Amino acid sequence: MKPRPVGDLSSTRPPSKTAAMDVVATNAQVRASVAAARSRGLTIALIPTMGALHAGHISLIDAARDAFRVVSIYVNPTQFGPTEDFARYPRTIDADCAVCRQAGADLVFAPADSEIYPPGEQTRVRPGPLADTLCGPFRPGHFEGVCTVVAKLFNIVQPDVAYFGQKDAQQALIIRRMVIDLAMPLCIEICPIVREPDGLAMSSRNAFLTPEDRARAICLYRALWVARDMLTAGGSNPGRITAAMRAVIAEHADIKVDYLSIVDAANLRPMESLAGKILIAGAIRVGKTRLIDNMILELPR
Ligand code: PAJ
Repeated sequence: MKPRPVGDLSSTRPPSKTAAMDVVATNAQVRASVAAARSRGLTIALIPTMGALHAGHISLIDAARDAFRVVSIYVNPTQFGPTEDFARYPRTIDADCAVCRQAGADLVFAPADSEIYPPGEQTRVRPGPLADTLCGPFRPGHFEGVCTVVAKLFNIVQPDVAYFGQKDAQQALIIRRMVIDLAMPLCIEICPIVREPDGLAMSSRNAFLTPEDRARAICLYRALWVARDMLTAGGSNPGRITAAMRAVIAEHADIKVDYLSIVDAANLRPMESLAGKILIAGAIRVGKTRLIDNMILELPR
């Protein structure tokens, strides 16, 4: 028998995840699968998505690589306003399951509506003032829908950690706040924005863009850079900086600005003096498609 090398840690090696990926649709199935993984000593990670998966979503699955990875795929009706794109939101479940399998996910949870919103349901999770700024006024009820579905997913899956993207900066902050405020027993990880080669933030909604709109959509990222350059060069007047951002978007007469803002990255409030962690954020409408993007900048105090 080979001698055990000094320092061999094989007895403390983490449990391995060898089983093939399952796709389940009921809360009971998720609970059973997660309970089995937990009894094998695995950490449980949840990656909530609405599907139409792209490299941004995959980066979240990658970030959770050491855990038992549950990807939820559910186009949540309550976070869409009556005039928004719920009906036409891309639904590509077969391709999404293939992406999850390829990315090494352990379980896909693609629930039926009745699992998430049982007959007679009426309870909502209402966020506080973090939801009243940036996207809030343009999407009334949106963050209430997000908090409600995410809280339900947390209760169904009971993860130790959940992964969100910085792409939806306001959503990530609101969820972090909800977890603290409602004493939910899990950690929230926020992962960097994944971009196309030209800088456009990846989004399931990019699929709606015509080739012409796709070419013009990059102006939002350019506007963020204009702000970033002004701030790093010592610019200290938020109004002047957002005006310069607007001028970039205004080169395209038919693109509508919802907002272009410079706010405190911790609480999304306007800043008296531009110092510390700053969020530069914007939302535009290109044709019928609404796009958001942001950058975080750390300025000397
Ligand atoms: P969805 O838009 O599918 O996004 C799922 C997760 O992927 C979110 O945390 C989002 O921030 C992240 N993500 C999207 N694009 C990204 C990119 N380019 N780079 C990095 N991360 C990216 O956000 C939602 O779904 C829903 O609101 C949800 C939280 C699932 C609740 O319904």
